[in-house]
Amino acid sequence: MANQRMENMSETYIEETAEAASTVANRLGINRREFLQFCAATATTLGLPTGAEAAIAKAVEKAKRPSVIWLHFQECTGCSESLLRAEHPTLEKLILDVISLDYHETLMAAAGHQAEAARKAAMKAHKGKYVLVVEGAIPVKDNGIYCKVGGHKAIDMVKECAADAAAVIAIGSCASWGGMPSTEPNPTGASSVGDVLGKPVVTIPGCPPNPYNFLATVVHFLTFGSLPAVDQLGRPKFAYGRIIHEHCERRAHFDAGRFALEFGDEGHRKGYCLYKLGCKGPETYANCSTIGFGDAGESNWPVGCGHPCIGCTEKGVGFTKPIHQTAVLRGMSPPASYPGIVEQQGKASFAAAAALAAIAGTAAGGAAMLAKNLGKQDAEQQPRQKGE
Ligand code: FSX
Ligand code: SF4
Ligand code: F3S
Repeated sequence: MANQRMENMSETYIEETAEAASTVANRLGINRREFLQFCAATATTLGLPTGAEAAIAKAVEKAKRPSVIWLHFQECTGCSESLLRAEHPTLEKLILDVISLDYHETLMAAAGHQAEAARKAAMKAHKGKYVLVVEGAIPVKDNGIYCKVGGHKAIDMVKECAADAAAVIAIGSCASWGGMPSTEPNPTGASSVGDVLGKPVVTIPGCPPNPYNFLATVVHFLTFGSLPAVDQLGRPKFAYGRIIHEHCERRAHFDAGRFALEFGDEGHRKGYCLYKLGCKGPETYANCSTIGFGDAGESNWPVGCGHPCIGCTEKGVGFTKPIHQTAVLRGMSPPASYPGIVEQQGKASFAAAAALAAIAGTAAGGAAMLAKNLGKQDAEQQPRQKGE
Protein backbone atom coordinates (compact mmCIF):
# COMPACT_ATOMS: atom_id res chain seq x y z
CA MET A 1 0.00 0.00 0.00
CA ALA A 2 2.89 2.31 0.80
CA ASN A 3 4.37 1.77 -2.65
CA GLN A 4 0.99 2.50 -4.24
CA ARG A 5 0.84 5.81 -2.37
CA MET A 6 4.31 6.69 -3.61
CA GLU A 7 3.23 5.98 -7.19
CA ASN A 8 0.18 8.24 -6.79
CA MET A 9 2.24 11.21 -5.61
CA SER A 10 2.90 14.10 -7.97
CA GLU A 11 6.48 14.84 -9.01
CA THR A 12 6.61 17.99 -6.88
CA TYR A 13 5.61 16.05 -3.82
CA ILE A 14 8.15 13.36 -4.61
CA GLU A 15 10.89 15.98 -4.97
CA GLU A 16 9.94 17.76 -1.75
CA THR A 17 9.67 14.51 0.10
CA ALA A 18 12.90 13.19 -1.36
CA GLU A 19 14.82 16.31 -0.35
CA ALA A 20 13.66 16.13 3.24
CA ALA A 21 14.16 12.38 3.20
CA SER A 22 17.80 12.66 2.11
CA THR A 23 18.64 14.70 5.17
CA VAL A 24 16.96 12.31 7.58
CA ALA A 25 18.28 9.23 5.80
CA ASN A 26 21.84 10.55 6.05
CA ARG A 27 21.31 11.38 9.68
CA LEU A 28 20.04 7.89 10.43
CA GLY A 29 22.43 6.10 8.12
CA ILE A 30 19.57 4.38 6.32
CA ASN A 31 18.48 4.11 2.73
CA ARG A 32 16.50 7.15 1.50
CA ARG A 33 13.95 4.98 -0.24
CA GLU A 34 13.33 3.11 3.00
CA PHE A 35 12.66 6.36 4.76
CA LEU A 36 10.25 7.49 2.04
CA GLN A 37 8.43 4.20 2.32
CA PHE A 38 8.25 4.71 6.07
CA CYS A 39 6.65 8.16 5.56
CA ALA A 40 4.15 6.71 3.09
CA ALA A 41 3.36 3.79 5.42
CA THR A 42 2.87 6.15 8.37
CA ALA A 43 0.55 8.35 6.32
CA THR A 44 -1.41 5.25 5.32
CA THR A 45 -1.60 4.05 8.94
CA LEU A 46 -2.89 7.48 9.97
CA GLY A 47 -5.45 7.43 7.15
CA LEU A 48 -4.02 10.66 5.68
CA PRO A 49 -4.51 11.65 2.04
CA THR A 50 -1.86 11.27 -0.63
CA GLY A 51 0.68 14.06 -0.25
CA ALA A 52 0.89 13.89 3.52
CA GLU A 53 4.14 11.98 3.06
CA ALA A 54 5.91 15.22 2.20
CA ALA A 55 4.61 16.90 5.35
CA ILE A 56 5.71 13.94 7.44
CA ALA A 57 9.17 13.83 5.87
CA LYS A 58 9.61 17.57 6.43
CA ALA A 59 8.35 17.39 9.99
CA VAL A 60 10.74 14.57 10.83
CA GLU A 61 13.53 16.54 9.11
CA LYS A 62 12.87 19.95 10.66
CA ALA A 63 10.67 19.75 13.72
CA LYS A 64 12.41 20.21 17.01
CA ARG A 65 12.48 16.82 18.64
CA PRO A 66 10.01 16.86 21.53
CA SER A 67 11.45 15.94 24.90
CA VAL A 68 9.93 12.66 26.08
CA ILE A 69 9.86 11.44 29.64
CA TRP A 70 9.01 7.75 29.71
CA LEU A 71 7.93 6.22 33.02
CA HIS A 72 7.76 2.51 33.86
CA PHE A 73 5.50 1.08 36.52
CA GLN A 74 3.68 -2.27 36.80
CA GLU A 75 4.52 -3.97 33.52
CA CYS A 76 6.92 -6.30 31.74
CA THR A 77 8.69 -3.69 29.55
CA GLY A 78 7.17 -5.41 26.52
CA CYS A 79 6.03 -2.03 25.17
CA SER A 80 9.60 -0.74 25.04
CA GLU A 81 10.82 -4.11 23.76
CA SER A 82 8.34 -4.09 20.89
CA LEU A 83 9.55 -0.64 19.87
CA LEU A 84 13.14 -1.79 19.86
CA ARG A 85 12.44 -5.04 18.05
CA ALA A 86 10.62 -3.42 15.13
CA GLU A 87 12.48 -3.16 11.84
CA HIS A 88 12.11 -1.38 8.55
CA PRO A 89 13.67 1.05 8.58
CA THR A 90 14.92 0.27 12.01
CA LEU A 91 12.19 1.77 14.08
CA GLU A 92 14.31 2.39 17.11
CA LYS A 93 16.57 4.63 15.02
CA LEU A 94 13.55 6.56 13.85
CA ILE A 95 11.95 6.81 17.23
CA LEU A 96 15.17 8.03 18.77
CA ASP A 97 15.51 10.51 15.91
CA VAL A 98 12.01 11.99 16.11
CA ILE A 99 11.97 12.30 19.89
CA SER A 100 14.50 13.27 22.48
CA LEU A 101 14.19 10.47 24.99
CA ASP A 102 15.38 12.29 28.08
CA TYR A 103 14.27 9.78 30.69
CA HIS A 104 13.65 6.06 30.17
CA GLU A 105 14.74 3.77 32.96
CA THR A 106 15.50 0.79 30.72
CA LEU A 107 17.28 2.60 27.91
CA MET A 108 19.16 5.44 29.55
CA ALA A 109 22.82 5.10 30.43
CA ALA A 110 22.46 7.06 33.65
CA ALA A 111 21.45 5.29 36.85
CA GLY A 112 20.46 6.19 40.39
CA HIS A 113 20.75 9.86 41.31
CA GLN A 114 22.00 10.76 37.82
CA ALA A 115 18.83 9.35 36.28
CA GLU A 116 16.67 11.25 38.76
CA ALA A 117 18.60 14.42 37.95
CA ALA A 118 18.06 13.86 34.21
CA ARG A 119 14.30 13.61 34.74
CA LYS A 120 14.15 16.75 36.85
CA ALA A 121 16.35 18.65 34.38
CA ALA A 122 14.21 17.63 31.39
CA MET A 123 11.02 18.61 33.24
CA LYS A 124 12.45 22.00 34.11
CA ALA A 125 13.98 22.73 30.70
CA HIS A 126 10.87 21.69 28.75
CA LYS A 127 8.17 22.72 31.19
CA GLY A 128 4.77 22.62 29.49
CA LYS A 129 6.28 21.19 26.31
CA TYR A 130 7.43 17.66 26.99
CA VAL A 131 5.49 14.51 26.18
CA LEU A 132 4.93 12.13 29.05
CA VAL A 133 4.71 8.47 28.07
CA VAL A 134 3.62 6.06 30.77
CA GLU A 135 4.16 2.31 30.47
CA GLY A 136 2.56 0.11 33.11
CA ALA A 137 -0.32 0.31 35.53
CA ILE A 138 -0.23 2.35 38.73
CA PRO A 139 -1.10 0.67 42.03
CA VAL A 140 -3.37 2.80 44.19
CA LYS A 141 -4.23 0.37 47.01
CA ASP A 142 -2.73 1.07 50.46
CA ASN A 143 -1.76 4.57 49.44
CA GLY A 144 0.17 3.37 46.39
CA ILE A 145 3.00 1.64 48.25
CA TYR A 146 3.31 -1.33 45.86
CA CYS A 147 5.41 0.37 43.20
CA LYS A 148 8.29 2.73 43.87
CA VAL A 149 11.09 4.05 41.66
CA GLY A 150 14.03 5.78 43.33
CA GLY A 151 12.04 5.88 46.54
CA HIS A 152 9.10 7.68 44.89
CA LYS A 153 5.68 6.10 44.65
CA ALA A 154 4.39 5.55 41.10
CA ILE A 155 1.20 7.41 41.90
CA ASP A 156 3.19 10.50 42.99
CA MET A 157 5.62 10.33 40.08
CA VAL A 158 2.91 10.16 37.43
CA LYS A 159 1.04 13.10 38.95
CA GLU A 160 4.23 15.15 39.27
CA CYS A 161 5.35 14.46 35.68
CA ALA A 162 1.88 14.93 34.16
CA ALA A 163 1.39 18.35 35.77
CA ASP A 164 3.70 20.15 33.31
CA ALA A 165 3.41 17.82 30.29
CA ALA A 166 2.12 19.06 26.92
CA ALA A 167 0.59 15.64 26.25
CA VAL A 168 0.25 12.37 28.12
CA ILE A 169 0.32 9.05 26.27
CA ALA A 170 -0.49 5.81 28.05
CA ILE A 171 1.34 3.07 26.14
CA GLY A 172 0.24 -0.56 26.47
CA SER A 173 -2.85 -2.06 28.04
CA CYS A 174 -1.45 -1.78 31.59
CA ALA A 175 -1.22 2.01 31.40
CA SER A 176 -4.34 2.33 29.22
CA TRP A 177 -6.80 0.38 31.35
CA GLY A 178 -4.92 -1.64 33.97
CA GLY A 179 -4.05 -4.61 31.75
CA MET A 180 -2.57 -7.76 33.20
CA PRO A 181 -1.64 -6.33 36.64
CA SER A 182 -5.29 -5.37 37.16
CA THR A 183 -6.53 -8.96 36.69
CA GLU A 184 -8.94 -9.96 39.47
CA PRO A 185 -8.49 -9.89 42.42
CA ASN A 186 -6.13 -7.01 41.57
CA PRO A 187 -4.33 -7.08 44.94
CA THR A 188 -2.41 -3.85 44.38
CA GLY A 189 -5.30 -1.82 42.96
CA ALA A 190 -3.52 -1.53 39.59
CA SER A 191 -5.12 1.38 37.75
CA SER A 192 -4.87 3.21 34.46
CA VAL A 193 -3.10 6.54 33.95
CA GLY A 194 -6.42 8.21 33.09
CA ASP A 195 -8.02 7.00 36.33
CA VAL A 196 -5.08 8.13 38.44
CA LEU A 197 -4.88 11.55 36.81
CA GLY A 198 -8.67 11.89 36.76
CA LYS A 199 -8.64 13.02 33.15
CA PRO A 200 -8.62 11.39 29.73
CA VAL A 201 -5.25 10.70 28.11
CA VAL A 202 -4.30 9.23 24.75
CA THR A 203 -4.09 5.46 25.07
CA ILE A 204 -2.26 2.98 22.84
CA PRO A 205 -3.47 -0.33 24.28
CA GLY A 206 -2.08 -3.74 23.38
CA CYS A 207 0.11 -6.16 25.28
CA PRO A 208 2.40 -5.18 23.76
CA PRO A 209 0.95 -2.48 21.54
CA ASN A 210 1.90 -2.24 17.91
CA PRO A 211 4.94 0.07 17.77
CA TYR A 212 3.68 1.72 14.59
CA ASN A 213 0.56 2.94 16.38
CA PHE A 214 2.80 4.72 18.88
CA LEU A 215 5.16 6.04 16.24
CA ALA A 216 2.30 7.22 14.01
CA THR A 217 0.80 9.05 17.02
CA VAL A 218 4.12 10.79 17.72
CA VAL A 219 4.61 11.62 14.03
CA HIS A 220 1.10 13.11 13.96
CA PHE A 221 2.03 15.28 16.95
CA LEU A 222 5.22 16.32 15.20
CA THR A 223 3.61 17.02 11.83
CA PHE A 224 0.39 18.73 12.92
CA GLY A 225 1.22 19.93 16.43
CA SER A 226 -1.67 17.94 17.86
CA LEU A 227 -2.48 14.38 18.83
CA PRO A 228 -4.71 12.34 16.49
CA ALA A 229 -8.49 12.05 16.94
CA VAL A 230 -9.39 9.53 19.63
CA ASP A 231 -12.44 7.48 20.63
CA GLN A 232 -14.19 7.62 24.01
CA LEU A 233 -11.44 5.45 25.53
CA GLY A 234 -8.67 7.75 24.30
CA ARG A 235 -7.58 5.36 21.53
CA PRO A 236 -6.47 6.92 18.24
CA LYS A 237 -9.25 6.22 15.78
CA PHE A 238 -6.83 5.51 12.95
CA ALA A 239 -5.69 2.41 14.82
CA TYR A 240 -8.64 1.35 16.98
CA GLY A 241 -11.62 2.42 14.88
CA ARG A 242 -12.52 -1.07 13.70
CA ILE A 243 -12.91 -4.50 15.20
CA ILE A 244 -10.22 -7.01 14.24
CA HIS A 245 -12.82 -9.41 12.89
CA GLU A 246 -13.77 -6.96 10.11
CA HIS A 247 -10.44 -7.31 8.37
CA CYS A 248 -9.31 -10.72 9.49
CA GLU A 249 -7.76 -12.93 6.83
CA ARG A 250 -9.83 -15.85 8.21
CA ARG A 251 -13.12 -13.97 7.98
CA ALA A 252 -14.27 -15.84 4.87
CA HIS A 253 -14.05 -19.07 6.88
CA PHE A 254 -16.13 -17.50 9.66
CA ASP A 255 -18.80 -16.43 7.20
CA ALA A 256 -18.82 -19.84 5.58
CA GLY A 257 -18.95 -21.62 8.93
CA ARG A 258 -15.56 -23.31 8.78
CA PHE A 259 -13.96 -23.44 12.22
CA ALA A 260 -11.00 -24.96 13.99
CA LEU A 261 -12.48 -26.85 16.94
CA GLU A 262 -9.29 -28.00 18.61
CA PHE A 263 -5.69 -26.89 18.37
CA GLY A 264 -4.05 -29.09 15.74
CA ASP A 265 -7.26 -30.47 14.25
CA GLU A 266 -7.88 -30.46 10.53
CA GLY A 267 -9.64 -27.09 10.60
CA HIS A 268 -6.76 -25.56 12.52
CA ARG A 269 -4.22 -26.96 10.08
CA LYS A 270 -6.24 -25.63 7.16
CA GLY A 271 -6.31 -22.11 8.60
CA TYR A 272 -10.01 -22.03 9.45
CA CYS A 273 -11.58 -19.40 11.71
CA LEU A 274 -10.52 -19.55 15.38
CA TYR A 275 -13.82 -18.24 16.81
CA LYS A 276 -14.64 -21.53 18.52
CA LEU A 277 -11.21 -21.67 20.10
CA GLY A 278 -12.11 -18.42 21.84
CA CYS A 279 -10.89 -15.82 19.36
CA LYS A 280 -11.90 -12.37 20.68
CA GLY A 281 -11.43 -10.67 17.30
CA PRO A 282 -15.19 -10.02 17.02
CA GLU A 283 -15.19 -7.82 20.15
CA THR A 284 -11.75 -6.26 20.01
CA TYR A 285 -10.93 -2.92 18.45
CA ALA A 286 -7.42 -2.81 16.93
CA ASN A 287 -5.61 -2.87 13.61
CA CYS A 288 -3.51 -6.02 14.22
CA SER A 289 -5.14 -7.79 11.28
CA THR A 290 -4.24 -5.00 8.88
CA ILE A 291 -0.75 -3.88 9.87
CA GLY A 292 0.73 -6.98 11.52
CA PHE A 293 3.76 -6.98 13.79
CA GLY A 294 7.50 -6.79 13.42
CA ASP A 295 7.66 -6.44 9.63
CA ALA A 296 8.30 -10.16 9.44
CA GLY A 297 6.02 -10.69 6.45
CA GLU A 298 2.38 -11.52 5.92
CA SER A 299 0.23 -13.03 8.64
CA ASN A 300 2.53 -11.95 11.44
CA TRP A 301 -0.06 -11.38 14.11
CA PRO A 302 -1.68 -13.72 16.66
CA VAL A 303 -4.50 -15.07 14.48
CA GLY A 304 -2.20 -15.23 11.46
CA CYS A 305 0.09 -17.49 13.51
CA GLY A 306 -2.81 -19.77 14.46
CA HIS A 307 -3.58 -18.43 17.95
CA PRO A 308 -6.94 -16.92 18.81
CA CYS A 309 -6.86 -13.21 19.59
CA ILE A 310 -7.15 -12.84 23.38
CA GLY A 311 -8.40 -9.25 23.07
CA CYS A 312 -5.29 -7.79 24.64
CA THR A 313 -6.20 -4.24 23.60
CA GLU A 314 -9.72 -4.35 24.97
CA LYS A 315 -10.74 -3.57 28.54
CA GLY A 316 -13.14 -6.19 29.85
CA VAL A 317 -11.91 -8.75 27.32
CA GLY A 318 -8.11 -9.18 27.56
CA PHE A 319 -6.96 -10.80 30.83
CA THR A 320 -10.59 -10.81 31.90
CA LYS A 321 -12.51 -13.29 29.79
CA PRO A 322 -11.37 -16.90 29.84
CA ILE A 323 -9.32 -17.74 26.76
CA HIS A 324 -11.73 -20.37 25.46
CA GLN A 325 -14.92 -18.38 26.07
CA THR A 326 -16.41 -17.44 22.73
CA ALA A 327 -16.57 -13.76 21.85
CA VAL A 328 -19.56 -11.47 21.75
CA LEU A 329 -20.27 -10.73 18.10
CA ARG A 330 -20.03 -6.97 18.34
CA GLY A 331 -21.14 -4.66 15.56
CA MET A 332 -21.59 -7.49 13.16
CA SER A 333 -23.22 -6.82 9.86
CA PRO A 334 -24.97 -9.87 8.54
CA PRO A 335 -23.21 -11.37 5.56
CA ALA A 336 -25.13 -11.27 2.30
CA SER A 337 -25.52 -15.03 2.39
CA TYR A 338 -24.85 -18.13 4.43
CA PRO A 339 -23.25 -20.32 1.87
CA GLY A 340 -21.69 -23.60 1.33
CA ILE A 341 -20.95 -25.94 4.06
CA VAL A 342 -24.34 -26.20 5.78
CA GLU A 343 -26.17 -26.57 2.51
CA GLN A 344 -23.70 -29.14 1.21
CA GLN A 345 -24.35 -31.26 4.22
CA GLY A 346 -28.07 -31.11 3.63
CA LYS A 347 -29.05 -29.75 7.04
CA ALA A 348 -30.43 -26.37 6.02
CA SER A 349 -31.08 -24.93 2.63
CA PHE A 350 -29.30 -21.83 1.51
CA ALA A 351 -32.62 -20.28 0.51
CA ALA A 352 -34.07 -20.88 3.97
CA ALA A 353 -31.05 -19.34 5.67
CA ALA A 354 -31.13 -16.33 3.33
CA ALA A 355 -34.86 -15.87 3.95
CA LEU A 356 -34.37 -15.97 7.70
CA ALA A 357 -31.51 -13.50 7.45
CA ALA A 358 -33.70 -11.18 5.43
CA ILE A 359 -36.51 -11.45 8.03
CA ALA A 360 -34.03 -10.85 10.87
CA GLY A 361 -32.89 -7.74 9.02
CA THR A 362 -30.84 -5.93 11.64
CA ALA A 363 -27.21 -6.43 12.54
CA ALA A 364 -28.27 -7.93 15.85
CA GLY A 365 -30.58 -10.28 14.02
CA GLY A 366 -27.75 -11.15 11.71
CA ALA A 367 -25.52 -11.93 14.63
CA ALA A 368 -28.21 -14.11 16.17
CA MET A 369 -28.58 -15.91 12.87
CA LEU A 370 -24.90 -16.37 12.68
CA ALA A 371 -24.82 -17.80 16.17
CA LYS A 372 -27.53 -20.24 15.12
CA ASN A 373 -25.52 -21.28 12.13
CA LEU A 374 -22.46 -21.72 14.31
CA GLY A 375 -24.43 -24.23 16.36
CA LYS A 376 -25.38 -26.12 13.23
CA GLN A 377 -21.80 -26.11 12.09
CA ASP A 378 -20.66 -27.54 15.37
CA ALA A 379 -23.05 -30.44 15.03
CA GLU A 380 -21.92 -30.94 11.45
CA GLN A 381 -18.23 -30.54 11.91
CA GLN A 382 -17.62 -32.57 15.05
CA PRO A 383 -18.60 -36.02 13.77
CA ARG A 384 -17.12 -35.27 10.38
CA GLN A 385 -13.78 -34.41 11.86
CA LYS A 386 -13.81 -37.35 14.20
CA GLY A 387 -14.66 -39.66 11.29
CA GLU A 388 -11.78 -38.40 9.19
FE1 FSX B 1 4.22 -5.61 29.08
FE2 FSX B 1 4.05 -2.81 28.63
FE3 FSX B 1 1.88 -5.83 28.31
FE4 FSX B 1 1.84 -4.01 29.96
O1 FSX B 1 3.39 -3.59 27.33
S1 FSX B 1 3.64 -6.20 26.98
S2 FSX B 1 2.55 -6.16 30.47
S3 FSX B 1 0.71 -3.92 28.11
O2 FSX B 1 2.84 -2.31 29.93
O3 FSX B 1 5.28 -3.96 29.19
FE1 SF4 C 1 -10.58 -13.93 12.46
FE2 SF4 C 1 -11.11 -14.45 14.97
FE3 SF4 C 1 -12.94 -13.30 13.44
FE4 SF4 C 1 -12.33 -15.85 13.07
S1 SF4 C 1 -13.31 -14.95 14.91
S2 SF4 C 1 -12.57 -14.29 11.49
S3 SF4 C 1 -10.13 -15.87 13.51
S4 SF4 C 1 -10.99 -12.43 14.05
FE1 F3S D 1 -3.79 -8.49 21.01
FE2 F3S D 1 -5.65 -9.70 19.65
FE3 F3S D 1 -4.08 -7.99 18.47
S1 F3S D 1 -4.41 -10.59 21.25
S2 F3S D 1 -2.18 -8.25 19.54
S3 F3S D 1 -5.55 -7.55 20.08
S4 F3S D 1 -4.83 -9.90 17.63
